[in-house]
Amino acid sequence: MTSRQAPHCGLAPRCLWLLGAVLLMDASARPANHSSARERVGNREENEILPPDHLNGVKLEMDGHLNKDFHQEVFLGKDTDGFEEDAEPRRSRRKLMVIFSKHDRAPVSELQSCYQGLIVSPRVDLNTDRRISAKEMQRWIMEKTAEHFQEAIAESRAHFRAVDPDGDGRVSWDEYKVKFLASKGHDEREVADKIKNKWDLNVDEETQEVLENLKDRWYQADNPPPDLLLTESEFLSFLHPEHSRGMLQFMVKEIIRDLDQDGDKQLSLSEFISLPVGTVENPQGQDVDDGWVRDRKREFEELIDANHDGIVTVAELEDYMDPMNEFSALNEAKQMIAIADENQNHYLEPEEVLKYSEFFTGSKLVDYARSVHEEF
Ligand SMILES: [Ca+2]
Ligand SMILES: [Ca+2]
Ligand SMILES: [Ca+2]
Ligand SMILES: [Ca+2]
Repeated sequence: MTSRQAPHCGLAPRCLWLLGAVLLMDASARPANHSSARERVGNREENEILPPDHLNGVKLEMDGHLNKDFHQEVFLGKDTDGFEEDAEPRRSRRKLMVIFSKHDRAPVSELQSCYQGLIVSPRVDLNTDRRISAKEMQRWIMEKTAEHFQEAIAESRAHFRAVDPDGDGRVSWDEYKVKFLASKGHDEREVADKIKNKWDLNVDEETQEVLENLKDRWYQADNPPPDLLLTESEFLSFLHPEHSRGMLQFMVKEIIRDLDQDGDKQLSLSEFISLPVGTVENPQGQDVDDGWVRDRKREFEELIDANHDGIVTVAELEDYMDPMNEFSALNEAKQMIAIADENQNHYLEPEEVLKYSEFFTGSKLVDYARSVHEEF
C-alpha cells in the first residue's frame, strides 16, 4: 500500500484502521474492538477465508486495538461453556471452582492430556494449597494458549480445503484472490476468467486496497523459494501470524508503522495512546475516550515497555505479542493476580477469583461468598 510509506502524512493509521474495519465487514455497525466474542463467531463464518482481525490469546488485534477478551481467553481456553451471559449462576460458580482446584468432578478425559509437550492439568491450583501463585497462573496461561493454537490449526485446515478445491496441497495467490472476491459477492467464474486472461478486475478502490494488503501478507507467509503457492502450514501463518516467528514480526512491524508518528520505528506513550482522527471510534476528532487511554497507558507502562524507559521497541512489542513467550506469560499472570488480589498476599484465593469472576470468565457472579462454602 503506497500511502503507508509516508510516515508523517497521518493517512497510514487511517488506512490500517480502515482495513481492519473492512475485514470485519460491518464496520459501520460497531467499532472493531467492541465486538463481543459471540459477534466475532458470526463474522468468522461469513468471512472464513480472510485473516481475522482478532486472534484468541494474542494481546493486540491486527488493527492495533487491545484485545479486550484476552484475560478470559487465557483463563478459559477453548472451553467457555457455563460462562455465557444467560448461564445459571450456580453452574458458573461450580465450574469456576472446578477450574480453580477441584479435579475429582472433571470427566476422566479432561484429567490428563498433552498439548505440544505441555502436561495439561485440569486445575489452576496445581499443588492444591487452595491458592494460585504467579507460577501456577503462568503455566495455566501457557496451556490455555496452546489450546487456542490447536483450535486455530483445526480452523485453518478446514479453510485451506475450501481454497484448495483440487486438493494438491498448494494454493496460488490467484486461486485465493478468486475465492476472496467471490466472498465479497463477485461472480466466481467471471473473476477466474478475468484473472486467467489478465483482464481488469474492475473492483472498487477499497477492495483493491484490501487485496494489496492481503498480497503483502501472502508474500510474507510464503517461505523460500517464493513461488506464491502456500502450503497448509504457510496458509496457517497467513491466517494466524501468531503461529510463525516471521509473521509475528511482520504483524508487529505493521502495527508500529501505523502508530509511529515521528518515524523513529519505535513507539512513545503518546503515540501508543493517540487515536487517529477519522477512525470508527473518533469520527469527528473529539477528545479521546478516557477508558481507552487509561487501558492503553497501563498496558504500555506495565507490560509492553519491559525495561520501563518510556519507549516501546520492536523487540519489546514482539515479546509482548508472542503468545508463547514465557516471560510475557509470567508478567500477565502477575497482572491478573494483582487485579483480584484483595488481601495483597500475591496469591489468588477462591474468594478472590469468585469475586472477580467477570474479569476471568466474562460472567459476573453475585453471591460469591456463599458459593465458597458450597463448593469447598
Ligand atoms: Ca497453589
Ligand atoms: Ca515513534
Ligand atoms: Ca522500552
Ligand atoms: Ca490474595
